[in-house]
Amino acid sequence: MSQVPIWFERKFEFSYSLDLLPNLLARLRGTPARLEETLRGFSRTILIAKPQGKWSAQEIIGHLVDSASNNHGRFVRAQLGDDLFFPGYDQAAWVSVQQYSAADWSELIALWRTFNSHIAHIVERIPQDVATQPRAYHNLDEIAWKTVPREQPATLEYFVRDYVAHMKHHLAQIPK
Ligand code: NI
Repeated sequence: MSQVPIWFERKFEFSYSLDLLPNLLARLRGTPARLEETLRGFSRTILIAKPQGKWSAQEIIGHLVDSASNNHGRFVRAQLGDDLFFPGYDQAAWVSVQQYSAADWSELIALWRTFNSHIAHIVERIPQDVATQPRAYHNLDEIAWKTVPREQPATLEYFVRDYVAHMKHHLAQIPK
């Protein structure tokens, strides 16, 4: 059974306002910039180490690039239709196929940071009524990080918050 995050329980209680999203937007903009500085000094050995066979730091950032590229399209398409029904992607297979550990680290984190700057640019321009519009037709029971049952309506605002929470979750996995 899915975990229900706090903002899901509250999602119909607060009225949407960009004023309520400064932390989220700051996280989208600020976290990558700060982390980029921290990680630039890491040795290659640490960046590609796979603790207990799990993703390396480079693969985690690569996975976050995949998340950004998939959700970029979703956040745009959601504003052009009434549903939140999108193709998923096989996350482990995407990381494996792209061989992120062989990627240039500077380019990879620059890509991740810039991609999230653009997503922040998109998010702060989502009209209020579009962000909070209940969407009856969605597959957030499959593609969200913290899922929403198919029979309950979902909002784009929720989906954006879920994207950022997912990013935060993976950043915490990177040894610092
Ligand atoms: Ni993930």
